[in-house]
Amino acid sequence: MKIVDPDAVWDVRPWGCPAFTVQDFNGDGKNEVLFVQNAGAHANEAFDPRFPEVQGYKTGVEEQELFCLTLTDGAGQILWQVGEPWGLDRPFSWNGSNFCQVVDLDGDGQVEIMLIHKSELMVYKGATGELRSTHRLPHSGFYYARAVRTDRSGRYHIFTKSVTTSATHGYGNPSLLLDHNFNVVWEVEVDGAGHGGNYADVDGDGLDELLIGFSLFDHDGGPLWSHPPMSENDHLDDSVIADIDDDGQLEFALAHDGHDAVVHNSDGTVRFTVPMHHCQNILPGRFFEDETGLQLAFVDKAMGRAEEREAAIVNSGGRELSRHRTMGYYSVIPWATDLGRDSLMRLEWPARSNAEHRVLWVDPTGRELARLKVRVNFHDRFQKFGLESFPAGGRYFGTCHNSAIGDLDGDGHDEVLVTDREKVWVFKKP
Ligand SMILES: [Ca+2]
Ligand SMILES: [Ca+2]
Ligand SMILES: [Ca+2]
Ligand SMILES: [Ca+2]
Repeated sequence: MKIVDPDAVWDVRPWGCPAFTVQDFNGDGKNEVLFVQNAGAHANEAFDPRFPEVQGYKTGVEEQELFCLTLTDGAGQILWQVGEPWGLDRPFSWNGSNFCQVVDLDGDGQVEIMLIHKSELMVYKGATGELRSTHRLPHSGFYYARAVRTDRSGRYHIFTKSVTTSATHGYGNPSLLLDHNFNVVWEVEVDGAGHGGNYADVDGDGLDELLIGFSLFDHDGGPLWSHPPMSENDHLDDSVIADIDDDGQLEFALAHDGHDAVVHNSDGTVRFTVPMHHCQNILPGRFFEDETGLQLAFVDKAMGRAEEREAAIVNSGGRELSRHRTMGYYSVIPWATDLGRDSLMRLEWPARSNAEHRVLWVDPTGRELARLKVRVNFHDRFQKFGLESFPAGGRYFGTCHNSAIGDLDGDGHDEVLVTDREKVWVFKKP
């Protein structure tokens, strides 16, 4: 297998973190990289040791106070920084995804960064890092926030939901719609609410419908369709709303915790199911050029028994095109193979920290095309900080790689960025 050397290596101490994204933040036509350093979805009172009445995993107090945003240019040079980076020797505890949205929220032609930290919904100016506004949400546990079109004013509403446990509500509840002035318009709780939400204009009237758990709501909050969780602990782990068969109607692919994944038609009827163990990610792509429409990659949780960690790629009709074992998380990358225009990047999370943590470029059949040269394992970090006693095998403390994908140098081709929180390795397509 081909070994790929990085095109660049950045030192991102002490502000490096697993949550980072590549976009154009200042409107100059070139992409920058935003690093969001906090405890992620665990920055809320349910995980705060100063609230012992809420049972469960607790971070340190330091994690609850941590908040630092850093914007770099495409070469890793800092353009602006807000807050104080992590100052302790030990790694900070973090969990999360969907950590921000970059959107022109106020319609001034420049993008803002919208994110939630400790019940505060905050809006920063992308170009400068200036804090534009902050809004206290009515409960803790919120982490997902997206700008949606739910009226004809031309302005955005905000769809926000809890993604985890909170002091006041069950897992993944509640969800809120906020108006242009960040006032609560409606609040809903659903069974199986799970992690991130999703939204799309499903009926073509120009306004967004909202997916919460396995339930779809109209732009005004009216229920459209709903499916019950398949078991008591089942919840939505991931979703894709896309027109997979190019017929102009959107389909819904929903990942159920511990069950088969289900793809629904736009009216909520079941289109097909995909046998899975614990699907946590659904990735749309054009992996096979001889297929019409989009294919969907369903990927099991990157931890647990090897025989329960599979990736399956199906076509728009549900026919399985590939199924293979995987030891990690996948991202779609627009690096063409001889099969199609998109392929997959696999970050391996082996069960043991001293096993090799490979980062592999693979084709849609799981064939390993190249290995990216990054940190080999996390054994030293695991040993030094005694992480064996923590949940998820010390993953909250960074004993794994994380990645982002985007065009850093403006040549029209995406690079993959891999971080271990201390360095960022940048790779071009080999
Ligand atoms: Ca830019
Ligand atoms: Ca703006
Ligand atoms: Ca609509
Ligand atoms: Ca369709």
